[in-house]
This record gives sequence, structure tokens and C-alpha cells, in this order.
Amino acid sequence: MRRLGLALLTVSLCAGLARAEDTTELCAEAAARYKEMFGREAASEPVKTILMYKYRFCPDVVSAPKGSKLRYVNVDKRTSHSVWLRNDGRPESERVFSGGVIDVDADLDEGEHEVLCGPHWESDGMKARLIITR
Ligand SMILES: [Cu+2]
Repeated sequence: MRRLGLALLTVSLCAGLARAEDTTELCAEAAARYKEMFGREAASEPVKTILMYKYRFCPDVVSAPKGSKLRYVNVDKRTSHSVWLRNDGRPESERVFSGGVIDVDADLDEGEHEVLCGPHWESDGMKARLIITR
């Protein structure tokens, strides 16, 4: 009985790990694309810069002080993306293609917000979390 319990625990832990997607490699690729396209590192931009690449946001969890500015940049080759704070009642941004930039005001309530890509959140799970701090 104890062995069965342990087996079940192992199975559920593995399932949990499988759900928590590792975007490290994909996001490293996105960062390299940004550098190639803009000639500098996204991480060294004065505005917090989030990349949109292969149906993912990089990074997919961002925290930002209330009222700050965020910049979302499409570093894909052919796919258009958008930024949609749907649960906050905001309209979807325009859908931008390669090199396109979407500026977002983080004038949101403190706490966690869901960021969606309009064309891909349902079909590909292109979503991110934005944590607004004081
Ligand atoms: Cu998208």
C-alpha cells in the first residue's frame, strides 16, 4: 500500500513538472534574435522589454512597479502577436509583425494580471503573468 502511494506521488510529481514549461532555451533564442535585429541586448534596454517569440512571451512572468512602462517586441520572423490584458478590460493591442513594438502602461492594480496574445492564447497557450508591485 505504501509503495502504491509512493508510485502515485511520483506520477503526480512528474505530471506537475511536465506542466511547468521550460522556456529557457526558447527565450535565449529570442534574446539572440533581438540582439541581431536591434543591435543591443533586450535586457539592457531602459524600458523593461518582453519578447514575443514562437508563441511565447519571454520572460513569461514579469514584475513591474505600478505605473511603469513595458515594451513588448515581436522577434518572430513571420508570425504576428499582440498584447491583451483581457481580464483588466483593456482592448487588444494592434497585432504587430517582426520587429513590431507594443508599449504598455502598467497602470494596473497591484497584484497578478494575465497577459494574452490575441491570436494565440487559445490555440497555443501564449500567455504571461504580469505582477504589479507598489
Ligand atoms: Cu502570439
